[in-house]
Amino acid sequence: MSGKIILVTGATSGFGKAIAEKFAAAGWNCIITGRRKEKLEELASHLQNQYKVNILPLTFDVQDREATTTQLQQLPAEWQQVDVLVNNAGLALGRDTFDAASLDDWDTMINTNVKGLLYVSKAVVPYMIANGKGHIINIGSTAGKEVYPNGNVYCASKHAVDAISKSQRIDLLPHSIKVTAVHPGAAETEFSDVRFKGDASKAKAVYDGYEPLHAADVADIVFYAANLPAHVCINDLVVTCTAQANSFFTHKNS
Ligand code: NDP
Ligand code: 8X3
Repeated sequence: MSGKIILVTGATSGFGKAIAEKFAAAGWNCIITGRRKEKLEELASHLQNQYKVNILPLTFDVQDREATTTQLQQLPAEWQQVDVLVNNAGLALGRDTFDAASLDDWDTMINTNVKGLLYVSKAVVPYMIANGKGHIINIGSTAGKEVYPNGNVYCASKHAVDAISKSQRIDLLPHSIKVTAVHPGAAETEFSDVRFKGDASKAKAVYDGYEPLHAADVADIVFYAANLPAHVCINDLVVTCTAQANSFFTHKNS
């Protein structure tokens, strides 16, 4: 199979979908993953037809250690030369004070954002070691740089992504594996619909009065980071929309 290979988790919507589109448009072959099989297959046929690249859709829940490990350890031989892994699958659930928040929500965020990222990385890194090179791009968040009120465990999970990125960068140095952490601020995707469990008005209110990041903005940045010369690695990158300074200050039109 000619061309480079990218594996993007959480490609059924938001950043992951935009990243798959951006790379496919540039001729990359894409392994795309997510839980929603129908959306994944829809995206796979769109990318194949539109850009004439090879697409391998894999349906699994990153919280499921066995399913994740089995599917990724058994990649067809022609897909094993993974050049770039984007650990993007993730979510926030709820925005409650520590005392009011749900243990089930906490479990899901930790199991997805932290353990899922670890399971995927652990299965893909051996291919990169065998290939003598690779690039892991972890999608963190401004929530991984600052803790905001009612963000408790989501913020903790993204601080963990920050720490895991730093440790991967150190431990994988001998294998010429680059590690980049990209930390976006507020971006309008399905993120807030998921966080507020389908409450569309609460979700929409997050983006009222300013222009947030779009998924394509983050895809452009990931594409830039992935296409730098072999000797150059962006380690850590925080990106917000112009209206947002950090987790606490967003300038909104009233
Ligand atoms: P979306 O909700 O639009 O996309 C999330 C993606 O993650 C979906 O494709 C979803 O696929 C996948 N996913 C979620 N849980 C699982 C799971 N258990 N197993 C497999 N896949 C899963 O949100 P975004 O695109 O905004 O989010 C992408 C990443 O960016 C997340 O890690 C998020 O924390 C982070 N982020 C988002 C920001 C924002 O403001 N939007 C800002 C900073 C970071 P499916 O449901 O099909 O499984
Ligand atoms: C998503 C951005 O501000 O909701 O990671 O934490 S925020």
